[in-house]
Amino acid sequence: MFYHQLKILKDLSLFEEFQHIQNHDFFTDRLLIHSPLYLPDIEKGISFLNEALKNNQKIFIFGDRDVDGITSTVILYDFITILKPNVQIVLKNSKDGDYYGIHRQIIEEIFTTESECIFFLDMGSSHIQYLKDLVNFKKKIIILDHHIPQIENIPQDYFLQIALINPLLQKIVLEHSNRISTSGITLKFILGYLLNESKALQKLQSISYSEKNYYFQNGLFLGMNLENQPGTQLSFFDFRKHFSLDEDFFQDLVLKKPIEIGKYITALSIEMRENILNFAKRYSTLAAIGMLADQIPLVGENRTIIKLGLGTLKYKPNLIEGLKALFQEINVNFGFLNSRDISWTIAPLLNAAGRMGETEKALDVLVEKNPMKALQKAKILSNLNSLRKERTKRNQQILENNEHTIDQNQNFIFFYHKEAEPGVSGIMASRMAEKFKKPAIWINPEGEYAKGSIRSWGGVNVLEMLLPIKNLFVDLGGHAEAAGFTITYENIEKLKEEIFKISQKFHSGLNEAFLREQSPYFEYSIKPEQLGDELISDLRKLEPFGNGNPEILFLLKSVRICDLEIFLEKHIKFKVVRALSTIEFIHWKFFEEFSDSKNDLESLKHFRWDIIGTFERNPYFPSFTNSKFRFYVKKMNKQENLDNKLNVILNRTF
Ligand SMILES: [Mn+2]
Repeated sequence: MFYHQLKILKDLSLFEEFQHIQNHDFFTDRLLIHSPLYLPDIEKGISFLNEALKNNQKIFIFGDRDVDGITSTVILYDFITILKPNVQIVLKNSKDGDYYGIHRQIIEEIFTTESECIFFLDMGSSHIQYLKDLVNFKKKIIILDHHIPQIENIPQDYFLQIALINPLLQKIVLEHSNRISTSGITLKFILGYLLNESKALQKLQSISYSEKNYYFQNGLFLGMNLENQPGTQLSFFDFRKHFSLDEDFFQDLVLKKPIEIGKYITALSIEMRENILNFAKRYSTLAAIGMLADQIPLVGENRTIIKLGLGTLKYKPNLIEGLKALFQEINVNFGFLNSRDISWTIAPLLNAAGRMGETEKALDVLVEKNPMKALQKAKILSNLNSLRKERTKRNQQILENNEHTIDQNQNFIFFYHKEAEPGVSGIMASRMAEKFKKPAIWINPEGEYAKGSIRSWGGVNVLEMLLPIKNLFVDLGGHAEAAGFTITYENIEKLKEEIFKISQKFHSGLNEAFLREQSPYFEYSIKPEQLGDELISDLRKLEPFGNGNPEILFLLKSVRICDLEIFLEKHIKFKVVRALSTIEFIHWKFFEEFSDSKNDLESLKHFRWDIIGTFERNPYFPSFTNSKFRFYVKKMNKQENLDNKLNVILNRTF
């Protein structure tokens, strides 16, 4: 298989952490995704949208304010306006200060605008009871969401009008544990819609092997040896033509993993229809941005979509204008962006709008079709992001000044301050979790109520933790890793007590789960001379890195450093002897660990170092920098003092 051709991959494949690179879909650039039919209620959703378009009904799209919500909204909006340019459509995203998810004002707005077909994106699964009035007035509702559904007490007849398209309700658990972001679900909904239009979604197929018949519908595995399911007979030859597969491999996959062979059938149905494939490309970059922001597992079809999205970036014509403008605004080299660049540059920019209470500024850029206007709007968004950064800084100061109020002996970090500013609670909670290596809650005042965010650490399911005390909140929603809430001021103290109590229980087994799920990292030993273009091209084949496909950390043993420079007070840049001079080594917050060397940078040169970090192509080359490559240092250790060694030698000789 492919990985045998590359030395580094061949080495990696020997390690347990990298067994996944031997999967059949790891290196593919084909659109190997599961049939949209795996998504529950998708056919109902498609028929609701069809009906709305046919009857010229007004469509209302309401999306969440974060990156996943925004990208989903833009994908859907762009698609519907292409399908039917004169469609009446109301576009809206929540913003900071709103309640989480669906609330009364939105329902009222839907009625005032006389919308008939309503989409809720990246929200709604836990708010079905709020839809009562819409259901009574016979509105059609499509929820595309991946948050944990709460549907136990919902009357069955609600679902005559609600399509709840949430992968967590799927019966079959797929390789990504059914964790797809809403942007990915939206892309699949669109592909499902198009396949339905071309009648490919209904098509039945079967494959025969060893006297067994495997039945599929558009790649959805229906079962074996069913009766009355004739459909089209597919043979190995049908696949060989398109995928250049080898027969043993094909047979093995059919017999052992028919769900995986289903992906090839779905891919055939998409790739053979150029217009559907073009839509997949058009939206894959937006979908990838939402997926990376939500940190879903980067395996199987998730990985495929992100790879397509990053690949599409190289061919600007396929991109929507708004994205082009954003990439231009941050001045990065399109063709060389990796998943980390997306998470560090574009995602915060899109998030800033919602955090600053102006989500529409992010939508404005992304739905703008005029390139000049899109650029102006990108600038506005970028200014908003600067304001967001300043706000985060002020909150960070408040946190540092009041760190003594945090009880660090607890299993949970809890922080509330009456002067903290709103909108960036998620960032603050993440920083606390990172710093204290425990789950963390940040709360700040926001008008009538206080608002907070909670971030997990060590694999603790924070939403599950909060659900037993959900009565303490005005409003609560989220995932296993992150949740947000609204709370009255008088309940804050009570929440703190309860959290500490519950976290006692949750703490047992935490470390073990943590070690299992987030193996710290993987080191690959390399010589400085080997850092270069060839390694970059191998690494690109392994991209995207993240959840489920850990980034490779390189270990440079016993090397010397030179050209040291401090930047922005806390960080250092340097070069490594024997490595290319176009590689910039960066160590963030270096002096937190090596504080005594701040006034004597030169002394660092007198040591040999072990350096561990990531290596990548610099996306700001050549526009901003002469350094073609970057090496982000995660850790560096002093190996030996060259002066001492010199002394030893001198002493010996004389
Ligand atoms: Mn999401």
